[in-house]
Amino acid sequence: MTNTYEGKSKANSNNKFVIVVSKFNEFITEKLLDGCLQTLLKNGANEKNIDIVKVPGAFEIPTAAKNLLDLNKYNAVICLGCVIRGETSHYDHICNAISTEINYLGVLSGMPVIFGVLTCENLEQAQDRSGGKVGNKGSEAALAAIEMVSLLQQVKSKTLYDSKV
Ligand code: INI
Repeated sequence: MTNTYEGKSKANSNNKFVIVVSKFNEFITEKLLDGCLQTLLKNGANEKNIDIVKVPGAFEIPTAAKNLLDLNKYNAVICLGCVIRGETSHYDHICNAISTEINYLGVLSGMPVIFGVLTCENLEQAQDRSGGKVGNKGSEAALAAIEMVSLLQQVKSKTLYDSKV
């Protein structure tokens, strides 16, 4: 018989979340932060167990996330930001660097490090994804964090080990 493991969509109130949010394009990232916070709270997280860390731009997110992971205090790190293409290749450098680094942080730490950074061609795309017609990427990031925390708790638990021996 197979065993299937899937994270729950409700957080335990003792789960600890930290949101790293960049201030560049703040009129967008504040909406991502709001969507993320509301979704965490609506789904069982306790306000006292949510920290928010603000960094200047998206490029600074991975460094802050690394330091927060090293504290061994959080069940998940949620990264929020907004990069919008300009006239130069700056956009590509930022997007390539942070997507790779955020991915590595999660893989190497074994912790949920959630990628809630908008990478958009223009302002309209960013507005659409920060509470507009395509939803709110911050809210989606919160749901992914909750589900991964729950999944990893199951996967790491004795119950899983016992069921396989
Ligand atoms: N930072 C962003 O978060 N979004 C952007 O669109 C952006 N653009 O376009 O330049 C941006 N630049 C700043 C960057 O993230 C760093 O803060 C800066 O390079 C200092 O390291």
